[in-house]
Amino acid sequence: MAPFLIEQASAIPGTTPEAAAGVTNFVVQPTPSWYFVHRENGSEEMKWGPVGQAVLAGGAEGYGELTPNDRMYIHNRARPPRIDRRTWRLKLTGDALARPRSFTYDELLAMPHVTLKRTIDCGANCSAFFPKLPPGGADGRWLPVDYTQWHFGAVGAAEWTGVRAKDVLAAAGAESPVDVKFTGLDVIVNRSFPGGTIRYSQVAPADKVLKDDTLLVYGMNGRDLPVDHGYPLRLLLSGWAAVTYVKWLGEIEVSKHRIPPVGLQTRHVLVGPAYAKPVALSVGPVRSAIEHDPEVTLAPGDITLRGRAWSGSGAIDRVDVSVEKLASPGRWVTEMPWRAAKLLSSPEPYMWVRFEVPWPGVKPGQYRVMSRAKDKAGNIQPRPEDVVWNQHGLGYNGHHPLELIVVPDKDMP
Ligand SMILES: Nc1nc2c(c(=O)[nH]1)N[C@H]1C(S)=C(S)[C@@H](COP(=O)(O)O)O[C@H]1N2
Ligand SMILES: [Mo]
Repeated sequence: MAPFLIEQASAIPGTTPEAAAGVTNFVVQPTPSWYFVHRENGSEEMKWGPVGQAVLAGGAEGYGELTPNDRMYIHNRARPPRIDRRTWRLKLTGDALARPRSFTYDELLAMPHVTLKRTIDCGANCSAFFPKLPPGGADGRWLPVDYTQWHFGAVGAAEWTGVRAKDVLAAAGAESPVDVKFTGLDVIVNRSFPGGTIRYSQVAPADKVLKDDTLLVYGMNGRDLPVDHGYPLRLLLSGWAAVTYVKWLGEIEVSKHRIPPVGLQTRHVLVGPAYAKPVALSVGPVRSAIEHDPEVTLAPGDITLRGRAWSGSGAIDRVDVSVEKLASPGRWVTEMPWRAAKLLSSPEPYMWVRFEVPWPGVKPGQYRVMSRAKDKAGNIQPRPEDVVWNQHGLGYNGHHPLELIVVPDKDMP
């Protein structure tokens, strides 16, 4: 057994997903409003303000490069199933397996384990910044952008521990697999599917699944995976949008053939007037955020703007920051032109990097701050007006402005 794991399963009553039936809250853990914005049932966004070392409470609320488990954003489509890991099994099925079998939790724990630092970023993060309808106007075919209206905070980073998916597939005798389908044990109500409920699943090509950094994760920051984050086991596909990281894994189907996507995966596609055909969402875009809560005021003087940048294509290359000031109602003028931010550590692949930029001598006023990251693959955050609209609000990564208000101390309560 990995040495750091603490016992928690025995405290969880019930053994089946059905034990969750009738429970209305899709999130199990406390999500205090000073750390989270409640967007809808099961959607708890991380507030960026408290992340900043300098902004709130003299830095007491800030955290380092890893998001503490109790402050990670949560995106659950249903109540997490209550799982007893003594009776839980991971089933390996499919025609590419010479030895289909099940794994117990302890069998997985006994296999060689790997720990990786990875950003986890919802594919629909920033979706609130899309125009509701295509910029060219509605032509009757498109509905307002749906799903959770996330701002910048459906993201975090952790140290994930688990087994390599390829080791688990090999232990079941995988031979020339083509597609692999991961299915969770949560039961999601969705009346547009037959029967009114679906399971959460994700199909991924075998070449991605067999990579060394595709993990079946049981540990998060040195602790058992919390219930809301997929206990006892979840998928991690390095660099891919977190919408693909199936939680509460119950079954893995390994096929010699292409497996058509089912359930919600059929909706996790880019569709819209600019797309000739649906494009599946996989690799996460390059994004960045400023560690500030727009509800909180700042004092005038020398301000250090801090933030984080990350990309599903690898490591970050550079980040630039600019500031505009509200000159008169509706008119924003450049206050600080794009300026290179200092990266606070050497950027690692698929891991966010912290950055900061000095903003000296700030006078009272209404401002907006923009951060623009570029990754080593050359992807850069586009201007907000250049982001390609899609129906489901996926992949928004424009350098959307964050509004910030500076007031003199004498005006503070
Ligand atoms: N089984 C299951 N897996 C799931 C989901 C879910 O609802 N059910 N939500 C997905 C989405 S959309 C995201 S963004 C991530 C969120 O992971 P987190 O709650 O650990 O941050 O889990 C993904 N995996
Ligand atoms: Mo998500």
